Amino acid sequence: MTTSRVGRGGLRGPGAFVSCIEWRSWPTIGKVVRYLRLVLAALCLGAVVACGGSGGGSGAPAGSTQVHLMDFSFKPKDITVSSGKVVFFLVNGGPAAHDMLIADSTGKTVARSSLVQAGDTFTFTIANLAAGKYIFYCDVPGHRDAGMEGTLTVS
Ligand SMILES: [Cu+2]
Repeated sequence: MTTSRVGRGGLRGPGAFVSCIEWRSWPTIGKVVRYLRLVLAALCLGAVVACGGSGGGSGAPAGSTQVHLMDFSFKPKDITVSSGKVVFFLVNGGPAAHDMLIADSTGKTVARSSLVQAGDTFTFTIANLAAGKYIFYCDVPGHRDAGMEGTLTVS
């Protein structure tokens, strides 16, 4: 490898091209940034798909509250979190699919997760949750009546 091309003004040769990307051409940097964003987006999508499709393996995100979905209960069933951005890491040990729906004291739905298939995990993020008392339950028909509900205190 030779680095003698670096710094040359023209666009000939790979050295000049690399130099151009790194130091010179803003439009080219824009393209690279867009490309990196695409790659990042693809990676994120891949992570979500992996999360939703294969289950296991992925750990709980930092700052998240882990909640186990079971037939037919939540563990823990009484949860306290701080107001603002709230992240639940839902772990479904199977065998049935479950979700998590959060409702305020009037019963109005505030947020709901995707359906989490047996053996899967799901990161359930609520962008901004106000302080107060909430209930949560599984919205799959029959599951709430079977015991899949709990209380959420946001302080
Ligand atoms: Cu359920």
